[in-house]
This record gives sequence, C-alpha cells and structure tokens, in this order.
Amino acid sequence: MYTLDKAQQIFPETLTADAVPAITARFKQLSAEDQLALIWFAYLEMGKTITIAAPGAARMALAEPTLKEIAGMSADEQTKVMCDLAAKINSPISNRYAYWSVNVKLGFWYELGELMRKGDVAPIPPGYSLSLNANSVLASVRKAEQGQQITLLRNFVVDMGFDPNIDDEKIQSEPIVAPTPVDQREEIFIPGILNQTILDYMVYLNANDFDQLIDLFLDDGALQPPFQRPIVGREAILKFFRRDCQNLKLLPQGGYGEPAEGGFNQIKVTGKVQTPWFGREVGMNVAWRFLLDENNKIYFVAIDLLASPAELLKLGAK
Ligand code: 45D
Repeated sequence: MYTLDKAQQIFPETLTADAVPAITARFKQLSAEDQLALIWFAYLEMGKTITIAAPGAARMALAEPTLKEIAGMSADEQTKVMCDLAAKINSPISNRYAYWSVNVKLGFWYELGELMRKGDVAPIPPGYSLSLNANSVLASVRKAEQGQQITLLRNFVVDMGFDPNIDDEKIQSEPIVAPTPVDQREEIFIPGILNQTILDYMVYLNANDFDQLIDLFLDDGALQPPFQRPIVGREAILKFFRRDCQNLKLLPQGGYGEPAEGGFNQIKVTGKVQTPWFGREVGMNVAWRFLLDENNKIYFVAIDLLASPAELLKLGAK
C-alpha cells in the first residue's frame, strides 16, 4: 500500500524549479543589510514589468497599527526594525510579524515599500553597494523566470521575523471571503482528464469553496505545496486553504492518468496558477501530482513549481 513517502515519488520525471531553493539558501547567508537592499533592487526591477495589486483594507487591517508605529519612528529606528526582521532578531515587531499569515506579511512589506518610495520610511540608500555575494545572488534572481522570481520574494518575506517556536493556532490571517456562488463558477475542462475529483478540485479551489474542497480528501490525505513538506490530515489542510489559498486562479491545461497499485490512480495535471497579488500578469507553471484511492478520494497531491514551460508538456505517457 501507499505511504506518504512513496506517494511523494509519483511521476518522478517532473522537473521542479530547483533554482528557487538554491537561490533561497544563498540569500540566507547574506547580511541583513544586503538582504534588504537585494530585495529592494529586485523589487524595483520587477516593478518595471509587473505591478503588484494593492491589498484590500481587510488584508491590511492586521498590519496597520504596526505600520503606523514604524511611520512615526526616526529613520534610524525604521532601518533597525527592517534589519531586525531580516536578521530574525528578537524585537517586539519581529515577534508580532512571526504571527502573521503569509499574505499579511506580504501586505505589510507592500505598504513599507510604498512608504519607502515616498520617502516616509527610510529608503535603501541609493548608493548602497551590495557585497560580491549579494550581487551574485541578485544576478541569479534576475535570470529566474517571473513565476520563480515572485516565489523567491515570497520566500524571503515568509522567512523573516523572530519565531523560536510558533504556536500555529495563534497565526493571524485576513478574513475569509464567501465562496463564489455556484452559478458564477467557471467550468473546468482539462484535455486528457475525465476524473470528476480532479475537475471538482480545480472548480472548488477557484471558487474559494474550501468546505467542498476538503471533502475530496481522505481523512489522512496530504497536500504538498511547492518546496514544502506535506500538510497531513484534513483539519490541517483546511486550515491552510482558508489561511493562505484565497482567490487563487488555477488554469489547468492538460493531464494524464494511469492506474497505480491497490486500486489507486495517479493523475498528473499541468498548467498555470495566478496569485491575486499579480493577477493575470504572472502565470506560474505548475504540476499537480494526484494520487487517488479506489473511491476517487485524494490520498496525496503535490503542487510543484516547474523548472521551465517545457515541463508543461511532460505528462507521463512516454
Ligand atoms: O525586505 O492547488 C521591499 C497551493 C524592500 C494550494 C520589500 C497552490 C525590503 C493548492 C521591496 C519593500 C497554494 C499549494 C522587502 C495550488 C524588503 C493548489 C518588499 C499553489 C521584503 C495551485 C517586498 C499556489 C514585497 C501558488 C512587497 C503556487 C514583495 C501560489 C512581495 C503562489 C511579493 C503564489 C509578493 C506566490 C509575492 C505569490 C506579493 C508565489 C507573491 C507571491
């Protein structure tokens, strides 16, 4: 029978974007100052081709008091707050930050970036010169494709803050939106895929219908987000959906399935995913590797960020 370890190995020919963990590891070796400046330069450059969507008030509400507090500080204090975050130093704001969900953290930095641009928060000195190592990491970020670049930025932001042993129950996230009404949901058609569970998965996730979505999973089912360990069990997966997966747009383009051991089926789907932060401007190339039991319940699904668009065409039939 399948174990989680074994399930993770399905469709082994799938090439994921190794550049992302490799660049993230090199980034972590840099000084806090270099990290902040590197992100700033990368962000400015990316801003020439893509625009980030300004977060709504609901998303910003949690970070707002902290942003006000920072805006009222001296330039030196502001720089210190940012360095403490990057260096994961124990400080009141670094602690608070650690208890925000991914999107709240991103909204916080979005707003700080706007304030830095306007000069209301200490900017990165225009003449700041990156160390040789930082320059080489920046060069690698530049070379990565857009979907990988935004994943890198997201990683950098998620890793900041001081979190010795975070209590997951206490993570604060934006309010949950209502699911899209059934008659307004977009139908999904995936060449090569007739399996209803797969089609429902895409429709429910696109509709923010997490209660229906979670019903597609087995009790001990698992979901593995890109570059992360699997999240195991319906309760944990549902929490993840509600906290981090609102308003995603899944655009599957093709798929392929085959019987696996013990009456299971393995199905691979490839396509694009858009994040609400960049909308249609960035399509991330992804694969979903599903393992379904004999009743078409999801035992395992991995979402992989693909190494290149060429991977979209690799669907298993050799
Ligand atoms: O330090 O099927 C400054 C799952 C300078 C669910 C800055 C999924 C200083 C199941 C510039 C101000 C979720 C797994 C910082 C599918 C400084 C499923 C600011 C996949 C930090 C499909 C920087 C979903 C800023 C996927 C503001 C793959 C940076 C979703 C902002 C991927 C960066 C979403 C932003 C991604 C990055 C979103 C907004 C990668 C957003 C990335």
